[in-house]
Amino acid sequence: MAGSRTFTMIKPDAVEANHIGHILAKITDAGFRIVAMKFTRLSRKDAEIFYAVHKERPFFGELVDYMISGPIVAAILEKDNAVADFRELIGATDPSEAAEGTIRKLYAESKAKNAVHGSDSDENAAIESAFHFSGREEVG
Ligand code: 3AN
Repeated sequence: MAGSRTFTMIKPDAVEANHIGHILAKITDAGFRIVAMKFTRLSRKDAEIFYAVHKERPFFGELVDYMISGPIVAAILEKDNAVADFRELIGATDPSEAAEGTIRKLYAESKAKNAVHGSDSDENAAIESAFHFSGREEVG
C-alpha cells in the first residue's frame, strides 16, 4: 500500500540501554520515513488507555508499570505496506522467537521488555498515532 503508516514506540528498556540510535537507524535503513517523533513519558493513565485491549490479560499490571518506568520514543512511520513490513522488521513478541536481524532479536530483553511497539493493523495505527500526536506534529 503506497504511503501507508504505522505507529511505533521505543520502549523504556531500549531507551535505558542506549539503543535509540541503533533502532532508529534500523528503521530508516529499512525504508521507513519519519512523519512525527517525540521523546516523552507515558502517565499511568496514558498507558492504561493505550493498552486497554490487554486489560483482562494477566500481564496487564506488569505491562503498565513497565511502560511508565522510563521515557520512550514515539513515532509515526510511513512506507508502502507499513504495518506488515514494520512487524517483520521488529520480529516476534518474544525476542527468543524473533528472527535473526530483527530489532527485537538484537535489542529486546524479554517478552515483557521487548524494546519496541508496532501497530498490528492500519486501523490501530491511526488510533495510536492520534493518541500520541496532533496533526500539527506530523511534520515529515
Ligand atoms: P506485540 O507487541 O508483538 O504486538 P502483543 O500485542 O501480544 O504483542 O502484546 C503487547 C505487549 O504486551 C507486548 N509488546 C509486551 O510488552 C507485553 N506482553 C505480551 N505478552 C506478555 C507476557 N506474556 N508477559 C508480559 N508482557 C507481555
